[in-house]
Amino acid sequence: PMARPKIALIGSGMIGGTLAHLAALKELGDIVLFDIAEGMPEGKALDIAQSGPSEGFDAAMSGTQSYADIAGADVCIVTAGVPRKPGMSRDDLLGINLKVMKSVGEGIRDHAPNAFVICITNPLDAMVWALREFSGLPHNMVCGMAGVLDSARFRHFLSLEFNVSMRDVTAFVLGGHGDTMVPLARYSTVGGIPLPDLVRMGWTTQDKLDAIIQRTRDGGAEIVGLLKTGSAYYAPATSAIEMAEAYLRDQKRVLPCAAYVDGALGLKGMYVGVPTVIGGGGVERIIDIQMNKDEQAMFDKSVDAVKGLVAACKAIDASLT
Ligand code: A3D
Repeated sequence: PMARPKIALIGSGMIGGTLAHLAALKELGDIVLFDIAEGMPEGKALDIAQSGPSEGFDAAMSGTQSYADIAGADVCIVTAGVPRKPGMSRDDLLGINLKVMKSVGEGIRDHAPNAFVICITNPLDAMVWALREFSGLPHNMVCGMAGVLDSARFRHFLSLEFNVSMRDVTAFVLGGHGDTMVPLARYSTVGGIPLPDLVRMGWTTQDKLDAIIQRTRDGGAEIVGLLKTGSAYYAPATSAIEMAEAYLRDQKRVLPCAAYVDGALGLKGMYVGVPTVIGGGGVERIIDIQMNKDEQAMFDKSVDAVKGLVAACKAIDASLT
């Protein structure tokens, strides 16, 4: 008989639980919720399974503290670790989450080496790099979710400014998932019209656009400040599910993600946010765009910030090459 795809969620907290719910609603496959917390993933699995009769989905759902139960997973989505509290930057999470990536990476290496792995744990670009190192999986099968979310935030704010549907707004965000991320106005459009043209057409002003770009950069912190007990989880989960679906259904989606770039965009072997094509081969392609001088300067700054975090990881864990 044909088996359903198997989706392992490593970390079953706020994002992990939302991932499980969305994956079930979309019938992406059978779902295993993993967490070190005892009972919690089992409880969420039961709760979501019991929404099945009303929603009418078929998906097996289980919770576990044992990596053996992720065996053969087609997709692993990693949220294990700790999130931000108000006043913290993503980078403050590095030390504690690096240790978590070690155990998660080894668990995936030993039990799900053929999976497509999507990391969400922050600081994103450094953690996806570390997860790849610890798991030893091929680079094209390990990536990080950030660009889909950052561009969704940009699209949301732009749709409010222009009073048009979010569906007709495209946005382009490059670089690391941090304060240095690079929303590119020139490649962001409303119905195909680039933002600089819309400024010239009087739809908005450069000042307002600059404020929207800054709000996008601070989009995560805005929500942390409001929630006070943790960080965003609905949109982050949706964004990762979009990437998982692109892989499982071989959609060849053009999505920004933290991918391993070796050659394109002038980069030599590092993880950072770039436009990619995601399909059945994992990250199948890095889109090698041409930046202008200002864009390149912003991108370089972001790349340097990511390199600094990776160097910090190496300083903490000597086993990292
Ligand atoms: P939270 O609800 O705390 O869930 C994290 C879960 O990880 C908890 O249930 C922990 O028990 C579990 N955990 C801790 N250590 C381990 C371990 N060693 N093995 C397995 N599980 C473990 O957090 P969350 O779901 O809100 O956020 C998860 C992560 O995503 C955080 O690092 C956030 O900073 C990050 N995040 C990233 C984005 C991006 O766009 C990249 C957005 C929002 C949050």
